[in-house]
Amino acid sequence: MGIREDLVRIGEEMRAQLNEATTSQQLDQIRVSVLGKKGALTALLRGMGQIPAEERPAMGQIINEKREELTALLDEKQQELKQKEKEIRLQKEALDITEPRDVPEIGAVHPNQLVLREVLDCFTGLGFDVVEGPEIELDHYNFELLNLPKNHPARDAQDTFYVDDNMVLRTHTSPVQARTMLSRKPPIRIVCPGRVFRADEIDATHSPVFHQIEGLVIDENVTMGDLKGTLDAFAKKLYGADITTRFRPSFFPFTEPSAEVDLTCFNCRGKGCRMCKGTGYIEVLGCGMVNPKVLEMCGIDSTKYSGFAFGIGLERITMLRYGIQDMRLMYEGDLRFLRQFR
Ligand code: 2U9
Repeated sequence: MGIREDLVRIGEEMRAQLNEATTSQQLDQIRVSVLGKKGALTALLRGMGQIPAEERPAMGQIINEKREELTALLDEKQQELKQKEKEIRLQKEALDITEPRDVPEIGAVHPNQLVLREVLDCFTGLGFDVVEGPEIELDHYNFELLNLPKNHPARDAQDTFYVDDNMVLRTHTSPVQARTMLSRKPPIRIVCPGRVFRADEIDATHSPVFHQIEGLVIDENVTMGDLKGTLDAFAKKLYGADITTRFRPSFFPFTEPSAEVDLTCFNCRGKGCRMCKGTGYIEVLGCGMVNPKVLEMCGIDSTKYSGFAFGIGLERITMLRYGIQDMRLMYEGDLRFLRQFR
């Protein structure tokens, strides 16, 4: 067989292989098998020694022409494959920015927080400052300054989480008011919201962690009438103009006199219903005139100044407000519960 026929055959075989090739890797293999050191065309060039010397230049030229032709073919195919591979890659990487994505679970503002905002809005509207303090508190601020001396039953380890001999998880936000009296001069008008801790049982109406909002006003000539007026304004702002307050005598070590406060039942507006057990009233908070002993311990001259204080359990009013039957629902973080308050 002559070299010319070999060249035609090599060319045809390569074309056939090129037609089948789909990747640049396959293309490289073809290039090596034809044009590489051990390739078919290179072998032909090597075999030139066997042909007569006068034919060699002509043959060499033919082979080189073939080499150029095949190289051009390979290059062309390579361009084509590169373009195709690019198209496939772009298709794979294509992003449909209009496609709906997976939506992460989104919660809602906690009902306690919703009610807290309303309560704080009400008191800031009356000129109160909002003050916060530490959750781990010195025994001295949590008990001593509030007229709960060393042997007081409220200090019992059964009611209080002790951190050590001197420190407790605060059992009320009252120490925030005590700290404020020690650091500010009257007039003082503050509300103190926050988490408090009691070694309590856990059931539908009790939790070892809950929230209080306590208020304190200290000035000259502050009376029980100011207290009643302030709480009336609070009740009307929160539940409507027809709501009033009713004071019942009570006792707290830090206030004297003390009262428990009922509001007109906002469910039946005072007529009597299941919610207020037919009384027309709902117990909502405690209050009183700050005990002069407490004023003195907190550095305030009780002959010049007087004050009132009140305490609201946040969870209780949130439950009443939204008809939540079980306090535990408020701490479980169940999205089905929370979403109802969006
Ligand atoms: C200072 C002086 C007096 C805060 C007060 C109450 C009455 C009260 C309860 C409400 C519901 C606790 O969470 S609850 O169970 N609180 O009844 N709290 S007077 O009196 C103070 C506070 C600080 C320096």
